[in-house]
Amino acid sequence: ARAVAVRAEISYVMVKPDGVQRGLVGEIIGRFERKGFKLRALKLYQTPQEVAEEHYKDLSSKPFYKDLVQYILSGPVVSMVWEGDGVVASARKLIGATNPLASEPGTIRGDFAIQVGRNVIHGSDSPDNGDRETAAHALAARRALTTARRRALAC
Ligand code: RTP
Repeated sequence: ARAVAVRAEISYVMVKPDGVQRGLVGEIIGRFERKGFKLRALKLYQTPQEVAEEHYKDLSSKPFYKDLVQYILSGPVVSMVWEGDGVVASARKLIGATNPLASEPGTIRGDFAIQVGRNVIHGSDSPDNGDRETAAHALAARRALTTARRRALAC
């Protein structure tokens, strides 16, 4: 029988600026690793404004949209691509409900957050969005090493 190429499922997961600033990156990566998913890519960078606006464009009519974009721009994020069967739905379970006060203990938001506007982490809500978000952030991630080097050379 001929082998059939099966498309791998990926989730785009982002530790938001509060998670990076609070030193939660290692804890978060550990949870995904222990669950058994495969880390395919990882990068720390400052999100460009247009990428943040594009990422949350479905929420652009919401009253909290401006604050949300500002929050994402408030410091570096850690972008990751995790792969595995069912990773999108499973990542959402590991992450917990949008509002951290409604997230179960044992989830990332349930254990580490209180405010919806500072909820530590993002995870794609569908495999198609996993692909779309990874593409949208890829360019910014690629630029990060160059930016770090320029900064180092400038001082
Ligand atoms: P995310 O996209 O960040 O993984 O979050 P989510 O699917 O759990 O929630 P979504 O409804 O897509 O909202 C995206 C992010 O917007 C912020 N938010 N603030 N102030 C508010 O009432 C409010 N509601 C949502 C949160 O940071 C949420 O993660």
